[in-house]
Amino acid sequence: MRTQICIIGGGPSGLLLAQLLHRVGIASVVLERRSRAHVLGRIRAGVLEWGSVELLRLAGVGARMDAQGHVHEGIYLASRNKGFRIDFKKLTGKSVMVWGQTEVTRDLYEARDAAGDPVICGVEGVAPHDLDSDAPYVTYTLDGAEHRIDCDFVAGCDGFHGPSRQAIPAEVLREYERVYPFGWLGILSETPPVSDELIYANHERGFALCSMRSDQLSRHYLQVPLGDRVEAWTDSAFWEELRRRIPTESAEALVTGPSVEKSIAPLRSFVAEPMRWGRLFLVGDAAHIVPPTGAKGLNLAFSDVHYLHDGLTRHYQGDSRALDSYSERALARVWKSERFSWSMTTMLHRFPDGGGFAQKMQDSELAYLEQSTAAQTALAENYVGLPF
Ligand code: RFL
Ligand code: PHB
Repeated sequence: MRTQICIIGGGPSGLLLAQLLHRVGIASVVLERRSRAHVLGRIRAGVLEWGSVELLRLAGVGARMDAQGHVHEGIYLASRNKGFRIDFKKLTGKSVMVWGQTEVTRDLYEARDAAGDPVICGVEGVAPHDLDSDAPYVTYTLDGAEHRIDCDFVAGCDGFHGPSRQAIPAEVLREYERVYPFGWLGILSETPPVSDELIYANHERGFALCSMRSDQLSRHYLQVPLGDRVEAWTDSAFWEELRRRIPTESAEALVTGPSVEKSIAPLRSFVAEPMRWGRLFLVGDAAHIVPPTGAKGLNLAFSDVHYLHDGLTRHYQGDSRALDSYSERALARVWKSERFSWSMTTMLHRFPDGGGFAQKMQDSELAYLEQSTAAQTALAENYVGLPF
């Protein structure tokens, strides 16, 4: 088989890239290791920057988001069970959209079907070849049969554990990493959200986050030690601990119920440079990971998609300059989001070796934020998303 762009990975970045390319007449094939049901069953991101919202509209998959998503004009930050609000709309003129990654992915799969280009799911042994030549190709196995796709370029949209990043020679690849000494225990429950906007809470027992998916679906997280096992956390233990960490009036209003999903995710900051090698482009989690505290992972994947889609479109129109500068353009934004995600994580979590000094720094940073419009504006402009 021959195509223009072979996309490895049918997560949100691979699917959105395929859809945007389709809209400008560039052919692609998406290869996904898992089943469609597995990809659609993963509970992940919940907050879209406005740039991501507009990119989804541009891709022609914004209708359900616009009808059912919730526009949020601010968030609450809390310290020692007392909250205050950051008003994004007033400070930056922008908002965010609360609309789950699961829903975004579902719409993108359906758009691939409608285009007559369904994602090839369940592939094994995907391997890119000759990436430093003019004739790259990708091989894989499906139902025991070997396949080969010849292409102009390969887009590595295969997440943190995929094969694309590994295809870059060790002497070229530079990796920067910070692993945090705790994880997030998340639950999804069919209960109304405790607040009209998200609550990010700093507490001496650890961080907590109250988020949501809809009027009847809540998503909550607790900072937990790395060694904790999800089976050891009963629903009632979760709710009790959440109540202790969030603002008092929210704890009193909290409606609890059985969890419909529960999982623990480790927290990590990671960047791989460069994001291009030969005819391979890394996109999204394949190139970088952020801790979820800034709600940036999916949004950063989408900004990479924006740069790559723009570069490829111009390349096929005869101008390769934007494609040639993909890595530099994408990384400039990646590092700013890494910085924001790291600073939100540092400000809001309890670090095991932090001691009294770290706690005083957090207290004074939150007090400064509560009082200073300048500090709030800096947080707000990063949270709603820096321009592409
Ligand atoms: P994905 O979603 O990991 O998709 C990669 C796809 O590649 C497939 N794959 C392969 N396919 C073929 N052959 C192989 N050898 C392959 N190896 C892997 C995988 O099966 C998969 O389908 O990466 P992508 O597309 O770059 O998207 C990135 C986002 O998923 C991720 O950044 C966000 O979910 C991060 N994230 C959040 N981001 C936000 O912007 N806002 C949030 O509020 C937010 N909350 C979160 C999050 C991530 C979380 N977890 C569990 C990681 C909350 C959590 C708890
Ligand atoms: C979520 O709703 O899953 C969510 C929201 C905000 C974050 C992280 C996760 O910062």
